[in-house]
Amino acid sequence: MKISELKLNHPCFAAGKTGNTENGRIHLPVSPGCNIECRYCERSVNNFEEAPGVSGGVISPQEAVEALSRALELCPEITVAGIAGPGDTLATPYAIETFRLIKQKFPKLITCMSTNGLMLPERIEEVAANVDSLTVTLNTLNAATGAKIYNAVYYGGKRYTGIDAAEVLLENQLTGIEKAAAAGVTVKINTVLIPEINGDEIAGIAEKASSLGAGIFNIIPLLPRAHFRNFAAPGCDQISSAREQAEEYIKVFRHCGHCRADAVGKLGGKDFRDAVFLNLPEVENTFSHG
Ligand code: CLF
Ligand code: SF4
Repeated sequence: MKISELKLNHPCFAAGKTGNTENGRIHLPVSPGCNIECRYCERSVNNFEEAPGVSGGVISPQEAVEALSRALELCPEITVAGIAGPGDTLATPYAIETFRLIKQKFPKLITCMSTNGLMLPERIEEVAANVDSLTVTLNTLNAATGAKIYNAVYYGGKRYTGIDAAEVLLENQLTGIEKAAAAGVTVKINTVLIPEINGDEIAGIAEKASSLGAGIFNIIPLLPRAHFRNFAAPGCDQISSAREQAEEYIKVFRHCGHCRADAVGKLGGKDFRDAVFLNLPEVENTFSHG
């Protein structure tokens, strides 16, 4: 789907100061596992935290469709069915399976997927056929920086660490972004701003993302958690400056809500998740999406 269409009815693809407060989104928590280890990722299953990837549990694709029906009755402004965790959406088959069911039952909804990009090149055909808007979390273009952010990457049956892990991930992210954009999927780049680690790299990431065909950029301020719990979160000035640098190259989304993996409703508005996800089965803690 083209970004010109999305910016009218997708709350996370509207650039500029005002954003889009008319439309809502639902996150369907169908993706339990992850294939990389980000050092800022906190694995958490709970009902109280507002953070990416935190979820009250994990549901099946069929349960996700039922939850979506309930959500649309409670909040008809929902235009986007998203999957953002609590793990990575391409580490298991459930996200694509869920999007297939949604495309059959609710063909007018925008399907939105968020991924770390590791499996994107291999699964690009399934993604292009089932996903309208795609977010890839790209935190650096530099393998040495990546080695500080990622503890490990699991790919092709091997566990990679250090620079090797960062190189495998980066290569797949860049190839995946380019292929997705070329296939007509609108791509948003999420970059977690970790001032002490990638604070100087934002302009370069934005420039590269734009050259690969991404349409919009979102800077996510670090939530100091997990291995990075002692790192400083960026202040307002640092966030504004990073956005201004990125804006030289690409449109910037400014209204990110650090959503949970089971958020339901308009950004910043009432959350309907308790009425939508009934008796969420608790699972072993999973990685969170950033
Ligand atoms: Fe969800 Fe992400 Fe799709 Fe939006 S959220 S998968 S693009 S429908 Fe949006 Fe929430 Fe920020 Fe994500 S405000 S955390 S950017
Ligand atoms: Fe996986 Fe996302 Fe957590 Fe990173 S932030 S380890 S990609 S779930």
